[in-house]
Amino acid sequence: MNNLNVSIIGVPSDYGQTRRGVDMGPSAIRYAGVVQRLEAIGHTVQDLGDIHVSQDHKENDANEKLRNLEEIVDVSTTLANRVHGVLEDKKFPLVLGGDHSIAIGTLAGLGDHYENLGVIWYDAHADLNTDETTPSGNIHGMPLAVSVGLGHERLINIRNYVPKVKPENVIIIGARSVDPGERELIKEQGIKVYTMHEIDRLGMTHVMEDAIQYLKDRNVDGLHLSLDLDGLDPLYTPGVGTPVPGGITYRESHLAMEMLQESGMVTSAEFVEVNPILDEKNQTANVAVELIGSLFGETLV
Ligand code: HAR
Ligand code: MN
Ligand code: MN
Ligand code: MN
Repeated sequence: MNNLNVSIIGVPSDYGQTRRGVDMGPSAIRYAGVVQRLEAIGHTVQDLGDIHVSQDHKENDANEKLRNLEEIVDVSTTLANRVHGVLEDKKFPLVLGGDHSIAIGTLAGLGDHYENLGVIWYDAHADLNTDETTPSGNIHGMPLAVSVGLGHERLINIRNYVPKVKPENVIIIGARSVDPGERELIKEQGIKVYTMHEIDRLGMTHVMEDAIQYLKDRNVDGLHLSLDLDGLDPLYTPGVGTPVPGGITYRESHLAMEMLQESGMVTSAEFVEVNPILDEKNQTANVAVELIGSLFGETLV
């Protein structure tokens, strides 16, 4: 699969959280050479540029449980339609964030193209809060809940169908900061989670073999990778808004990407939460591009 038609979509949105700068993520990832990297592997790349994101940040958002709801509904709707269009053109959507709230739009554009979509959520967090459980009011802590059909009706109804993905087709990898409400949801919804404990205990090889087999057994007909750069340890990706120590290593992450490539199952991907203002010399964007290299078939020799 070294000759895909990849369509890149940038989403310069920081509305899902309160630290500014993550809206510059798409530029930082482009500057780190994503297009050239994919072309060097043999893929054909079309950079569709950034979707339009309004830049009028309110000083005080009245809705403390759902900050910037209107803006996020707008961004999600635009992005969902763009992603869906890329699939209809038979191209591989590669979405660059932006904070993780953009996954609401990405998944809304994917879910009605497939009969039985699978999702790998590579993240320190579970992103399974709703407006009822959120400790922060930040919508970037909610996109996975929204995608399985839980949360505010404006968010779950993008493109007018619910859910975007079945909870039993979701696998979280790298979790180490999970809120009480999220724990309940994981049990109640039957979401598969490999926390840092399983990664330490079993090793990434075993975790990825299990994860891939699980999705094969569920007969998924598409597989989306939603990779939050804070899934890695902040030693490797310091340029993220909510770093959590004790994360996945650089090599483990490459291994995970290489195993996903080998599986031949991945049909879309997004890389989110790169914040150049918090970064060191674009290190986090560089890691994103290196991981994209492995995911798309780059090898060491
Ligand atoms: N769980 C916390 C909340 O809901 C923190 C979410 C942090 N966010 C992300 N997403 N970077 O993975 O606010
Ligand atoms: Mn996340
Ligand atoms: Mn369609
Ligand atoms: Mn996260």
